[in-house]
Amino acid sequence: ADRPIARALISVSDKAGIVDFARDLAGLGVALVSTGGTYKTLKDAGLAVTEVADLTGFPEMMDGRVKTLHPKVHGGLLAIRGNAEHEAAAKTHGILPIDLLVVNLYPFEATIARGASWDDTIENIDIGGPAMIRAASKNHDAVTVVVDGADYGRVIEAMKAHGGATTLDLRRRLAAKAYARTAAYDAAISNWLFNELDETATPYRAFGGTLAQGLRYGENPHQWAAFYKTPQGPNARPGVATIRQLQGKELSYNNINDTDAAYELIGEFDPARTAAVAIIKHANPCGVAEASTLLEAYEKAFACDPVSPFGGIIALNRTLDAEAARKIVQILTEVIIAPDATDEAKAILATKKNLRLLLAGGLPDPKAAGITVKTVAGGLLVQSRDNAVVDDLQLKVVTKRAPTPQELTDLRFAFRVAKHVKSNTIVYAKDGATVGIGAGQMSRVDSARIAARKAEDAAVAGGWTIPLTKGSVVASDAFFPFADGLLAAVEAGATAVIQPGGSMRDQEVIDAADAAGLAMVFTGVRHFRH
Ligand code: 93A
Repeated sequence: ADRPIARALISVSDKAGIVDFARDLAGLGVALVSTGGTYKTLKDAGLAVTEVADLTGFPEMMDGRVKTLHPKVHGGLLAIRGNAEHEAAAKTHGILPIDLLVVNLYPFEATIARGASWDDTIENIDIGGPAMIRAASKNHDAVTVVVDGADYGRVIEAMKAHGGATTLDLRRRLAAKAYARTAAYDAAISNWLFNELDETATPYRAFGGTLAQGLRYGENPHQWAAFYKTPQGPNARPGVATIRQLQGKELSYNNINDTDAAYELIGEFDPARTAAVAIIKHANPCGVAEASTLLEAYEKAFACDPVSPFGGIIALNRTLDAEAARKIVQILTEVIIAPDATDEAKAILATKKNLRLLLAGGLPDPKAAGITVKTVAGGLLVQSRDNAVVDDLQLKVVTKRAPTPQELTDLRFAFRVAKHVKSNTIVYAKDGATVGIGAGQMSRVDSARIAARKAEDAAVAGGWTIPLTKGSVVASDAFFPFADGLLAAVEAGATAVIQPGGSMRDQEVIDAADAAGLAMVFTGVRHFRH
């Protein structure tokens, strides 16, 4: 049966709400025991409280590293109530039952977030707290464990409704939450260490996250979804500290997924060198361009495919200005993400109530190490982030003709974009803008043809006599296994090619390029993306 809570051990780093909670507990007849700092807080608030050192008969020592690690604490948490042997042992050793444990841990995550020193970070690894949480949670049959201030009210309500006891159902829920907390805590510690060591692949990489936001639904309305934050965790995106949403409805699962793709892509464009805009649909770009202004870049990106951007996601690599904002609001856009926005741009966007404006305060660093995770049957697929950047690659000219400087600039641009398009990827580009994107096809030839056909559609929409693929360059995310994909690009009007190379039939592909007068470079690096 559920016994009334007689004794609570309270040990919290974050003291918010603790005085009120403890007062409510005291009001319900609960005896309070606390560690040094918490003891002082409660005492100062006029509550009757015992110091844990008085309970254990041991002083807190070694800078507080050892304060609750004592059989009188752990025996009190772990003893099985009603078990004759356990109760006899408790009696022999003067161990009093602890029925409620209230702990929040040393703020390890906040410590690394503020860039603390190594020693400071180490000191903020809580040992006694997780040990108690895990002990209390194991014994949830009798013990209530609270690790989150948001649960204080819930516990008091339950006690009031059940004669000072909690229900088994609540204790089980709280135990599940408590183990999730210690798991996430240890994951944060482990990830911090691995990151410091620059080690990404290990047999025991931990994946912890804390719920940042419940989402209305997942990719489809019949799927539930939530967004979990991983502080310094597997998906930390160096360079983007905190993303603020300024206006608009709550982000959906697809919004977050697409926005992430958009922002990762736009992070490839150094704002000191160029202004760049990417328009994303279904996690693929339908137009990307760079120019001297964001407005010009947006117009060039839009021209690549004037149909798909409706309801899209727009990422910009510089502070969003009024000129670009005025143009962007002319069609329906779901999300805009940028490092920042001018007040004038914000005012223009404010007229569109549903439009979400996200200000990231920075750009993701495309060269940063990291890992990506994907669920598969029976586990997780983990890999290091694709942080290869075309600027760092040795481009090898393999054709008789070398690319012109203009072609080379566009080839680099196209390959930079191709990295962020789902495979098989073909990207045509010209003058710093995509002019045809083929994404996610099972055959590379199909991607080449689809991209060319989209360019023809764009030409019709734009009222141009010839599609912009004529005289463009083309990037392929992986090698051409046969000459047919390359020939499709030749047919579309490409004059230069960038691709990883490495096919058994490279020579056949090079010969076809030479025969068509194309310039082709190999990167030696592949950019599959699935
Ligand atoms: O340094 S510890 O790992 N050693 C312990 O024995 C211990 N017991 C509780 N940290 C320990 N705690 C933590 O102290 C709790 O998890 C809580 O975060 C904090 C509360 O300390 P105070 O009450 O002195 O502010």
